[in-house]
Amino acid sequence: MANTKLIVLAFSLYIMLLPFVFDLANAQGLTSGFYNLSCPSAEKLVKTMTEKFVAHAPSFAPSLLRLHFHDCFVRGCDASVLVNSTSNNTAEKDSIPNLTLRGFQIIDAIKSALEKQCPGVVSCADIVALVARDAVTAIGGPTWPVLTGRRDGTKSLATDALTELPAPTMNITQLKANFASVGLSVKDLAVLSGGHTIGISHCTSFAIRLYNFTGKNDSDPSLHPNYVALLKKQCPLTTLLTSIVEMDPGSFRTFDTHYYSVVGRRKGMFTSDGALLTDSTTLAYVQAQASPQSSTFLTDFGQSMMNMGKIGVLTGTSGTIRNQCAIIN
Ligand code: HEM
Ligand SMILES: *[C@@H]1O[C@H](CO)[C@@H](O)[C@H](O)[C@H]1NC(C)=O
Ligand SMILES: *[C@@H]1O[C@H](CO)[C@@H](O)[C@H](O)[C@H]1NC(C)=O
Ligand SMILES: *[C@@H]1O[C@H](CO)[C@@H](O)[C@H](O)[C@H]1NC(C)=O
Ligand SMILES: *[C@@H]1O[C@H](CO)[C@@H](O)[C@H](O)[C@H]1NC(C)=O
Ligand SMILES: *[C@@H]1O[C@H](CO)[C@@H](O)[C@H](O)[C@H]1NC(C)=O
Ligand SMILES: *[C@@H]1O[C@H](CO)[C@@H](O)[C@H](O)[C@H]1NC(C)=O
Ligand SMILES: CC(=O)N[C@H]1CO[C@H](CO)[C@@H](O)[C@@H]1O
Repeated sequence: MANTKLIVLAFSLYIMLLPFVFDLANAQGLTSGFYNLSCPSAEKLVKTMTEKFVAHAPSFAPSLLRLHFHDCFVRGCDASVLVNSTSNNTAEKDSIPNLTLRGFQIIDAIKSALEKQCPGVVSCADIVALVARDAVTAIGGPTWPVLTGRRDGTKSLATDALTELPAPTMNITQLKANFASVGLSVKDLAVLSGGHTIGISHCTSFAIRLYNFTGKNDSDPSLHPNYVALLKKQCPLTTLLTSIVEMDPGSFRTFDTHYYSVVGRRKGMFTSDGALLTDSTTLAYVQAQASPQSSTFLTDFGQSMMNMGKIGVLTGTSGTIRNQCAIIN
């Protein structure tokens, strides 16, 4: 009896640790300039096309950054986020957190240009990683080296997105556990949350904080009352489902440290943003970004993006190179 329990326990541990062991083995496979010989113009082409798209429609820059985040947190950075559902599979794209992802057509256009130059060589997962960096740089944000050599996954399941992505309602304990589960640190959590220095949110993503927070027609007491009032004005109940608001109000197009001063004043949009004030490490990070002298955000962001870009990557002979990012070969 005891033996059976032990075996069950050992087996569960094995299953739990398996993805982790797998990640560590594969993360080593990324290199700088993976396409130097096989597709020398790849990185330049991605950069030029991204710059063109972003110049034409700057609001896509945040969306392209977020696409890489959603890709990496679900099954690793394997482009599973780009796959279309089929008659027998509901893909990540069609799960609740996806609803607001944008920019797929930009990735698809870049992939098809690359296929013309070097058929079957450049992975969709690398394109997503390069585009996220190039889009941030194109709007005046920082730059960082993107290692390449990722390969594309062969699975995309809507249910994975629900269980693996952090939710905006999460508290600090849940966020730290979520980041730890993909090998990211508490510092990475504080730094990458700064991605919310650009972009927009749908009111539905935080409406719970404004209305009926505890079911008593109340709002979240941890949110600054002035900000509650402003957000209620921007998110009236009559148009709750369709309204959108700027994140990092007043600075949502600029990649800067403004997010941290907003969060420091209890005006973080999501519970997850405000949660950074409830842990000593993340609080210290938020406070340090408030002054230009002690701010390290712009360089930290590149380092944490490199950490994120290694999550669960497939390299070598694992995975495939898709012909079209939306379709598993
Ligand atoms: C810490 C956990 C995180 C949570 C809970 C979270 C949650 C969200 C939510 C709910 C939205 C709004 C979606 C909408 O309603 O339209 C959003 C937007 C966004 N997130 Fe996050 N996020 C997190 C981390 C990140 C990270 C790590 C990045 C990138 C480094 C990121 C980048 C963005 C960007 C750029 C947008 C704006 C998208 C746009 O304008 O299209 N987020 N996030
Ligand atoms: C590709 O070229 C760059 C620049 O010369 C170099 O730093 C990098 O190591 C090269 N990578 C490979 C895999 O050849
Ligand atoms: C799912 O459908 C595709 C065609 O859309 C087919 O090629 C594939 O074999 C099917 N997979 C399963 C598991 O039924
Ligand atoms: C965070 O949320 C979980 C699940 O609701 C709860 O068990 C835990 O006590 C919360 N932790 C904090 C620090 O609020
Ligand atoms: C708040 O909750 C109460 C009780 O569940 C419900 O009757 C009311 O319609 C809710 N108000 C809003 C604005 O959702
Ligand atoms: C709920 O609060 C709003 C103001 O935010 C008020 O207009 C409304 O009458 C309140 N409803 C109830 C049932 O208390
Ligand atoms: C994937 O789905 C999108 C949205 O439904 C569609 O526009 C696109 O053409 C599809 N891609 C492929 C390769 O079928
Ligand atoms: C961008 C995208 O693919 N959005 C899809 C998210 O999922 C819903 C269904 O839950 C689809 O209707 C959207 O098209």
